[in-house]
Amino acid sequence: MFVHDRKRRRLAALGALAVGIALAATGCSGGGGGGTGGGDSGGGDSGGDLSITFLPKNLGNPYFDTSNAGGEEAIKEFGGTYQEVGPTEASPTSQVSFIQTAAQQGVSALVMSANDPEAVCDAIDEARGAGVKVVTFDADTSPDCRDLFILQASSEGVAKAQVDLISEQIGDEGQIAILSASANASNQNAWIELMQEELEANHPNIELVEVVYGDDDDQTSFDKTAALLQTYPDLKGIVSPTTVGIAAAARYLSTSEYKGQVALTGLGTPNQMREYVKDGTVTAFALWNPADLGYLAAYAAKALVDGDITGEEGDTFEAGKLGEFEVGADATVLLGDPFVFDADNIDDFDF
Ligand code: RAM
Repeated sequence: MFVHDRKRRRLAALGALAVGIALAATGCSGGGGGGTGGGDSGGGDSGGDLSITFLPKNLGNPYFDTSNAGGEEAIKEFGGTYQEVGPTEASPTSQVSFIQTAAQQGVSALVMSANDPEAVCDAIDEARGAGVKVVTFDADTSPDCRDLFILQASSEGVAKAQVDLISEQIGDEGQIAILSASANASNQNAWIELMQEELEANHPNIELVEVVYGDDDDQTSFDKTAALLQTYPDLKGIVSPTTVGIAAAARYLSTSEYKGQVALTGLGTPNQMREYVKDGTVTAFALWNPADLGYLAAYAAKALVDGDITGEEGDTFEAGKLGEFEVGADATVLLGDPFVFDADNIDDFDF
């Protein structure tokens, strides 16, 4: 029943972004500020001593700068301590030491986007054993390893939005390739699987020739784009379900002979993609509001720490300006729907 309300709220929130989000400086505040709350990190009312650490897939990715700024905004609202730590590389085990440190510091909660659904689970087990609530957002671990997952948009919706976009852009036929993030990322892998199903079911004339991985690294993604175009001279389009990948691919295409010839879509941030929409490299792409995602994850972490929710299906909690949310199956909370950006609306957004 409040699903529709939430949809409306989400679009309103996306619109509100037009006013502009102040992007937090990505300062990696390794220790210092965060390590409070040792004594009562085992749960119960946080009593104003709530410390929440955000751990992105990697630092230096504008998507996570925005999502984590949303988390920081929420934490300021409810009066806790925010810190962000993270690896420079989005590799399967690069987050382990940060999880261990958060556990040693006795933070109240850890909010993370996982590079690998399994490789971080031992460290998360230890952190949870030490009383840290663990919320995944954006990219999940296996469900039994964390307390709660905040899902940005239904995976089916994200996959279909991208298939619809590429099929429109190439006239529903011809070869396409996917430029993904890291090979173990659970979010990209779920979308790719569903995109393949959607292509097979409804787009028989589109041939997916290859999935390549840019590891959410700008240069690697740029090089993989060049290699794809060389390997497949008949390539009609590229789908990049990662903000790092699509921006790097757009940069490559924009100065190449393929500009306007090979379509590019996927998931991007408006600020990274604006120039490529304006110069005709890209027609349209999708995303959700990463700031809302981080904001919701922070409120969910607080609700867990305060004992307001346990992650049980049907649990509800308040998430500040976003309103009330309900925990669904597999201890998952859904933010909303994906949103398509194009030349007509891109200037309404600033993130
Ligand atoms: C990149 C990351 C992130 C993903 C977005 C779309 O920033 O891979 O996990 O959700 O793209």
